[in-house]
Amino acid sequence: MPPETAHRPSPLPTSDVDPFSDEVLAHPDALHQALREAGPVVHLTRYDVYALPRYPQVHAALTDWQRFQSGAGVGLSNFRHEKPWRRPSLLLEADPPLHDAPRRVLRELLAPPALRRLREQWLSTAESLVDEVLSRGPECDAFTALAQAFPLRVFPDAVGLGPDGRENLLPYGNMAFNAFGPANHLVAADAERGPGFSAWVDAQCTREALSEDGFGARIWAAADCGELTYEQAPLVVRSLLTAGVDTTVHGLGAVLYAFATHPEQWHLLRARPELVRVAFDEAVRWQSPVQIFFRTATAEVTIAGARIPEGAKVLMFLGSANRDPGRWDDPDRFDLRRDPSGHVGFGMGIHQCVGQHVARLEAEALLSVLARRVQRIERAGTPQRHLNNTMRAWSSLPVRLHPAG
Ligand code: PQP
Repeated sequence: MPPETAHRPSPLPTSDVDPFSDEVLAHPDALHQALREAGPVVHLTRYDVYALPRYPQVHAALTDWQRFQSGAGVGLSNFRHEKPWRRPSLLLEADPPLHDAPRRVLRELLAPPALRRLREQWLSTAESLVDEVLSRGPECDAFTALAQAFPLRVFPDAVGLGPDGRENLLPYGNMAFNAFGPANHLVAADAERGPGFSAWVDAQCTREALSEDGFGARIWAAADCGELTYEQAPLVVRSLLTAGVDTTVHGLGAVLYAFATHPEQWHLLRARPELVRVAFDEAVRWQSPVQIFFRTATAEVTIAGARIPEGAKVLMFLGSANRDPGRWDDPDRFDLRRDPSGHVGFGMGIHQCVGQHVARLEAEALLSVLARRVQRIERAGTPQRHLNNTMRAWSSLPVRLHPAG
């Protein structure tokens, strides 16, 4: 190759598609494929953002926090120019060194050894829930009756929330995840109710609002030890409340949908229940409940030959990377026999999901009970998507559960 062409940046593919349109949010696969085929970096002209649809570049951006910062927001909005809708998160929307102390506190709090005391309790809660659901007859909505109900039974108690107002949790999370996208009709839908959700959530973050034995109290105790400031403590509690419910609800929705549509995989799980954890990871890869996150370029960056200007927003398509045929064999298949590790459904690098052990424990509890008690999960109607700017979500998964034995 002559030297003058060797260094010439390749022309950047562009697209005027709206990845946040109702059609794409409901059925993102075709867009993901088209963007992966268009190139490793695609300029989305409608929002002036640089999209990464393939695995290697998504992985590279996630693991290069110096050049792809989170502190200017991990949604479309650029905090350098736009005022955030709420005080930025100390975890998600922060870079080192500010990010490190809150991260360390949550890492300890949510690490597997710290969760051990919850395991028995969450398994017995899963037993009771599955009992109740089966006692009402074979048909149920697996989304509302299981995927939504289970996290709501275990997580708010684990945080130490009081009994009142818990119905605000899901709508608040839904609003926060919409806020990572553009100000479309999904964001407008919460304009009236939003401030009420926010006020309730903020009020739950005070020390007085939290029980003495939950995650919340332990965040405040970390402030007593000097690991956080007293200013930071309520915002770290807010992170738990923002991140901890909708994500696991839609993660469980993804795995239940996967099994309802893949009866042979349910059969395999029942024969080999030790696969529950692989099953959840594979469902997170296959559905990617959190579909996207953004970064902001801190310098001009050349990635796969494409120039991204300093200050530009970079859209990482986690769901597309998780189905990149360059990385995964037969990526559209949900298959417990593959090794899904390395998927970016929980991110990668310094921001990789700090709550993933909580999510995995919830999934393990619910799935292991279901695998024992339910012989077959049969679809019993058309599943309904719930549209959200960030999450691949359900509102309804009608099924018939065939009890075992
Ligand atoms: C996917 C932190 C994490 C978790 C926050 C916050 C919000 C959302 C998430 C996204 N998140 N899994 O407010 O700190």
